[in-house]
Amino acid sequence: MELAIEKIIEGKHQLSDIAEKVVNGTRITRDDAIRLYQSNDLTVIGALGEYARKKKAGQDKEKYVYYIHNMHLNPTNICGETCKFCSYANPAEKGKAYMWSVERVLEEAAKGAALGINEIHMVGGLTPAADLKYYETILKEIKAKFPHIHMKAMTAVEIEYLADREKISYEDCLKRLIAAGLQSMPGGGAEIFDESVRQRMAVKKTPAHVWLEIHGLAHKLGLYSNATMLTGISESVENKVDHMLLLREQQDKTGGFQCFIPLKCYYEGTTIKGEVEEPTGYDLLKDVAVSRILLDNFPHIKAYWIQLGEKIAQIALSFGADDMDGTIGEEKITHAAGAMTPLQLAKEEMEYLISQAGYTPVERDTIYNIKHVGGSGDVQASASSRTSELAHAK
Ligand code: V47
Ligand code: SF4
Repeated sequence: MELAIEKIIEGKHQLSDIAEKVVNGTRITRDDAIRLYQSNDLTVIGALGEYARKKKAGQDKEKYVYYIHNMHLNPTNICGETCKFCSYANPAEKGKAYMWSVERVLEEAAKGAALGINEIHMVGGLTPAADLKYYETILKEIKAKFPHIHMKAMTAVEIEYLADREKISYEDCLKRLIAAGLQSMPGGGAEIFDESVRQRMAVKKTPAHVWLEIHGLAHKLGLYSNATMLTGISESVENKVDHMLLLREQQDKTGGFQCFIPLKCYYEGTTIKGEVEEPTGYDLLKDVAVSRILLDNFPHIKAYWIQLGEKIAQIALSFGADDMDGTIGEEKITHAAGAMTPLQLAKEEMEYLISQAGYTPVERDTIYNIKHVGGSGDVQASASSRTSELAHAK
């Protein structure tokens, strides 16, 4: 989006004052963020997001869009919680609930390793059989066999659950997992921090202050982590802005968030299908742009292609996103709820999507060390035949 921000300021647009703040690096306020959401001038909002992204990246990296060659591992879909938006956990269909043995988890990890992945993103349901020992063993075994694979695992929700069951502090729980091989934490489980939304969605786990405390502790122990926000679960614009403000405040204190990921709810198999308003394409793009502008202390904003779809994810890159997440291997959580996106993308497809949108694909590791800049050659030819790295059929 090549709309010059100076023109927005000079033109006395309704958002000129916010544009001025973005240019000057002045923090926007709660009211500013709400005004951005209330405006329907998507072109201007996108241009502000794009400007903020470029400014954060610096001139030499302003076209960089990151992705990672990774896989998702979900050791169990059995969960003691019953969040109304989740159809991944506790499936109604008999025989679909599973709890993998440590050996099975290792087999899956080995398939990813054979394909050259450099990150495993591991999260699972909350169930007594998946206890602290189970996760310690998995982390130790994977790190022993594949030391080069970065273990991004355990949401704050799982840390809370495991610590409470073991009757140890969150800090001690994190220390034990770090000793076993935990290297960073994904951003799941934040949902919408507002308590009334959580109550409507029957989210009993990990209230905002605990979620933030656990991430703060992880940062102090030297881990990087991410943060998410799940939209389409009856939240208001104010709820979204307040969610991001709590994250901005936490980041000011502990500084370890790498990336913010706006998520979008899928409803298949949930009890809220038809009862909540589904975010529009406009809403999704505003989430990207507003988060980029409001979260001025977050280095990266993700366009999670699994949920946005590849096409909106491409557009999101010119609204402030600078990361397309990963190749993934086999996504379960959103696909259980009806997502029609592929389960995975090959590296070449990822690079193709980024290049086609006018950006430079950059393969990264989990903590944003650059592995390789630029497409790998014949990306269009490779992308036209969808490759299937891992067998989907289980
Ligand atoms: O916390 C649950 C959400 C999250 C549904 O850190 C749903 O790099 C859509 O956190 N429709 C897990 N979403 C995913 C997640 C994530 C994904 C990619 C990258 C990273 C990262 C983190 O999925 C859960 C919950 O908010 N979720 N049910 C649903 N029906
Ligand atoms: Fe369990 Fe997480 Fe699903 Fe809630 S969202 S039911 S905590 S797996």
